[in-house]
Amino acid sequence: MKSSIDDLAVLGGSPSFKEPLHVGRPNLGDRTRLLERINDMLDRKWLSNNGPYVQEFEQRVADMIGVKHCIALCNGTIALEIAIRALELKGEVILPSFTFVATAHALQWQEITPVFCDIDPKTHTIDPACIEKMITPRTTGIIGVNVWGRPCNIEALEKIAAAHHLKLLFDSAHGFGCSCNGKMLGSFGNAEIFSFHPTKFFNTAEGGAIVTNDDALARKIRLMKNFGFSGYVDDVIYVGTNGKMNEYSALTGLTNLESIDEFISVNSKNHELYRAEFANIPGISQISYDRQEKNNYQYIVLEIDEAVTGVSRDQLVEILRAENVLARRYFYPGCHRMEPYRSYFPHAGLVLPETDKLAQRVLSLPTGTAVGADEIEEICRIIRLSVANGFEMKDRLSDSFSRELPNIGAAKELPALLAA
Ligand code: T4K
Repeated sequence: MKSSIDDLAVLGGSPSFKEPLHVGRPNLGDRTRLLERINDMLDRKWLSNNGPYVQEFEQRVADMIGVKHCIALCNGTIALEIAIRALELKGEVILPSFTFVATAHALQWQEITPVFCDIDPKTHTIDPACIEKMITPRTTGIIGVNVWGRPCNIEALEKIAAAHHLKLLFDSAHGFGCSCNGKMLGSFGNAEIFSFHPTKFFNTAEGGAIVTNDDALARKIRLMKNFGFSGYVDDVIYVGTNGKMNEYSALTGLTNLESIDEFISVNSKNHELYRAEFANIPGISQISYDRQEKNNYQYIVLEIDEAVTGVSRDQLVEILRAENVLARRYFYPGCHRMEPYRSYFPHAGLVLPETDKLAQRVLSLPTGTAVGADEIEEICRIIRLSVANGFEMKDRLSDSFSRELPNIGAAKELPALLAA
């Protein structure tokens, strides 16, 4: 057991864990049931193109969310791209910069300008008060991101969208199984998207979905995700792409859905274990979930106040990684400081003070069915020891990560990268 900072692996001690502990280990359902379904699919020789497992999966998800339409897709990014196109967004769309870059890329990919908006530091989601200031005659929509599965201020967003005749899309990549005012995420705005990537609380290996109550929109999305085919192979009535979910993914999803209550219960327990440990560590706060709502508790997110802890967020990441705890800095450094956005919008940082602050404070820890009480106790011991000696650690460590946010402004390496 580590009792002094010299025991820490980063200062020469041996690592606490032999195998790496990841943020985003997939939660897996019953393997026997999965293999039965794979055999069934192989016997049937129907592997994709709106197969029976995809249809069953879509129905199960729609029922669970309480929404009219679920269109299963090959991943969350394609779900965003198709939803954006189906909603006919163009010109400018307002979204938070504090999100996974796919939210911004899905717009830029279609030559729509992402307009980055600041966040509310308490919720980590888009700040409605900032949205109004960013609306221009070119604005056609808002994308709210339900970061960590915690809903945006949906009511405020709905009011702004209605007042300015804007479309409202929610990126609920993190939000499967979560609710807002008792209603499941997935049923708000014009449409919502989910990601079913392995790092998400519920996965279909790769996968995603668009959910909506709008019949016409759902029809359009179904055409778009299948090359615009209206039924028979030679009957193309719309421009489309290939966004289909395959049968392997759908049957994985169906199997994992059967264990969803267990995944939530494990995550919830882990969340409480971490909370009890961090309650008394000054300078560290763990984000909480509203226990009145449904949550998937998938993200153990800490905010590090370096002025109190001494040791910085990035140093803590370095300390943990040396112990084989692969903590993450989601969503560092914010989309506006990534290419191509930092070249396109060199002044974006001026209007995103809260995003910049948060991107330097957040640290995400492992949870899910791959992590148990013993691991959590040890992870917390490492953090407690580091913070108790935070100012000494700060001096003794050399940062392997850059401690400054990357500069905004044209990146010199971009043209070379593209030419390569
Ligand atoms: N919107 C939001 C808000 C999102 O967060 C995302 C995705 C999207 C949209 C787009 O949805 P998708 O198109 O991805 O469906 C990950 C994921 O690739 C991405 O899905 C996710 N958000 C994003 C936040 O994180 P990385 O680069 O962190 O993944 P990676 O490969 O480093 O994996 C993370 C950890 O998970 C690793 O340490 C190992 C573990 N892992 C990963 C995989 C894939 C496993 O144990 N098994 C696995 O199969 O991007």
